[in-house]
Amino acid sequence: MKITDAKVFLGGPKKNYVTLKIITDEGIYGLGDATLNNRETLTAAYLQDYLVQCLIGKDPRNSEDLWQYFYRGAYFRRGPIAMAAFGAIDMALWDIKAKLAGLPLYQLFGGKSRDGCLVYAHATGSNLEVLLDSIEDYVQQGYQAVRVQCGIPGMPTHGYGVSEQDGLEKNFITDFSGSVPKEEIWDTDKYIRYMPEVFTRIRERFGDELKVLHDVHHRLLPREAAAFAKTLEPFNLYWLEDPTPAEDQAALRYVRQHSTIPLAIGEVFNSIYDCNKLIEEELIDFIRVAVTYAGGITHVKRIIDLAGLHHVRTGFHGAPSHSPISMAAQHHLNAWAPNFGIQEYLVLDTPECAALFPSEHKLVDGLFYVSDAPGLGVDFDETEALRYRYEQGFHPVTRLVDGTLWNY
Ligand code: CS2
Ligand code: MG
Repeated sequence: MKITDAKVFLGGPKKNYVTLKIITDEGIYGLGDATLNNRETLTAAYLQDYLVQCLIGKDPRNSEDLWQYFYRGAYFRRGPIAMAAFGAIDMALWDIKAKLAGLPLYQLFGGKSRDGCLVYAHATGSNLEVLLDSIEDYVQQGYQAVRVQCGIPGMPTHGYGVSEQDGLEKNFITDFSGSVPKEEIWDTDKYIRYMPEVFTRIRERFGDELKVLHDVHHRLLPREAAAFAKTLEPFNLYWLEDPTPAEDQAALRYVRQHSTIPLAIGEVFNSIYDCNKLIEEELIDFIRVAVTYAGGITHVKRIIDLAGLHHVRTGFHGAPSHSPISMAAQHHLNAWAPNFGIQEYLVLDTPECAALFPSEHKLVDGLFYVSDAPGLGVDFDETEALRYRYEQGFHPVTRLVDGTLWNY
């Protein structure tokens, strides 16, 4: 069996998805996702200009050797762009392998450990009342877990993950449009003072059963994060995400020593070497890598296994950054992983998205069920793809109130 061609597509409904299609001489094809927010043309170009030609003539069944070929073969290793490109190739090769076997992908990992996998949605409000309505909306839809982000009174801009609109916004997606980054102002003291009131009101209204998550988005110093985590302990959060920028893995020791709050880290990591210390020293509770830019299924499976040895559960990144292809790869891993925790998942079930990426996967009452179609269980309609163009965007840039540049 040989790879005969591979094509790269860029674009999608309100999103620059980077989709890879690997074609074989036996008529079977595999799909991969190399979307990297606001760097989409770069992963597409790396695939198109360097990697695709290396795939031609190779046996797609040797996904491990091909992973090593690209990873070890690259003198300049790692980085999100390279790992997203390798990730897309790897997903497509697993898709081919499972289609060849006539099995849904999770069967190749060891079958299912559960039927429905817990997901969480994003509730947001420019103020607390709107946030409470937003949570209510998800609870009514059957969600058991919700991430909550709230506007902070007196903070010049709304803060991470908070809608700029004053009313209820369903399936809020951060606006990354523009030809230069927007600037946001962050006030750590106001944030730390206000958030306990937010969680008090959430628990009063929704009780103890709802799983409540919160994302700090790398905004705190280790000491601030430790103090903040301690303050939040009575609210029994499911997790506190990215309290500090975790390229400093040692910083998490400080937070850990002072609080038992569950910590979730890793959405920006792109290899096991970014999180091995965090996992082996048991400094975190959830690992948040994504199959896209953490090198695909082959590499993420190694991270899951290492995490499993240290009581660290999975909580993969699943913001709308990812196309339904890599989300499907994650859902198959979730169905299998003995140390699965939760999956971030924002419903993208617009008719446009369903037409571009047809699939039978489904979400029922806050649980995700993978379909039993062979492979990843997601297809890609090339004719639909012709409707979309690349549109440039940027992540915002964050400054402290005195103008100091800070972590987005
Ligand atoms: C976020 C992301 O979902 C999350 O937890 O931290 O939405 C993140 O801001 C984006 O993926 C950045 O591209
Ligand atoms: Mg996050």
